[in-house]
Amino acid sequence: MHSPGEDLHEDYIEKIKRLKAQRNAVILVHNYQLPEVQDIADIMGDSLDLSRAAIEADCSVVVFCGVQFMAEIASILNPGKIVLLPVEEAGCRAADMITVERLKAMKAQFPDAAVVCYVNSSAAIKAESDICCTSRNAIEVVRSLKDYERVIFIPDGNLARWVQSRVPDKEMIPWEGFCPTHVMVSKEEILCSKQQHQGAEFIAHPECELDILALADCVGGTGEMLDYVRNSPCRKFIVGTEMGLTHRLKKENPDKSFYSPSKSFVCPDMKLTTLEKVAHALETMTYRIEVPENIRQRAKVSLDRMLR
Ligand code: CIZ
Repeated sequence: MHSPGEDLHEDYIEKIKRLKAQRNAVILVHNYQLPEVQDIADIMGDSLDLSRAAIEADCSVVVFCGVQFMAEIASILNPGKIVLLPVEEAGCRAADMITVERLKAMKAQFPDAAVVCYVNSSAAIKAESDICCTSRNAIEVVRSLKDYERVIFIPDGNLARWVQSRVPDKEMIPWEGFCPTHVMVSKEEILCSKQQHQGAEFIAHPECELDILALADCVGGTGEMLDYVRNSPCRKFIVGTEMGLTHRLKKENPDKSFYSPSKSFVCPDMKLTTLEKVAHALETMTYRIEVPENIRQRAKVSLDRMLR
């Protein structure tokens, strides 16, 4: 017998299926979303996978279960499609740590530097940057800047320092933004978790601090973590990123075990999207994400460079 909560889920799932067909919609879901939202995805992934999927999807409407900057990317790359974000206020605290004015001031201070912006940034910030990157391709993107010795890296300072440790021939100038979820975990928590789960491999996201990354067997974005776990002979993993990823890891690797080292690995914005909100988005065609054309075109240049 189903619990009342499960029955409600079933009702929303039926409604979403019906509305999705009516609207010719595709549901894209980020790896950090709630388990029940992941389970209704047409396509799951990190922001790079989902940006590509949004371009390739044969649909009129993209429902983006993620946060604002991700839906903006889908809209920038797909001006002909309607992009809906089920929760209007689902933002990114790291992205909010930089403004266009402050970036312009930094560019004036370092006029010879290239500007690399992490995807966790607004469309207006992308428009002011030379090239965009994700946590998966940040090292590759910085290495590709053959004509530059200095790189202003925004907004995540931890990711900038991780890239610097891998690309020592460039001078990275980090913006001191951070993801409040990834900086909460302490070295003690990781060591304690390693002690508790002897033999487990530790996979960590580069938004964590460098002393945490130094303890990891694999450092990468969620896409890399999924690849690493799939290919590793190890059967136990300590997961150093937002807890939502564990649902997908378990589903794809039922014979392996996953442990979160910290209760703090929860992004409050990623958890705002529920099945009810997805059904509401499809029913009311809200909230539509559109980027002003002058910003869209410039932001697209920095995204296209990354995708190339
Ligand atoms: O690239 C992304 O989507 C982010 C922000 C995190 C990750 O590693 O999936």
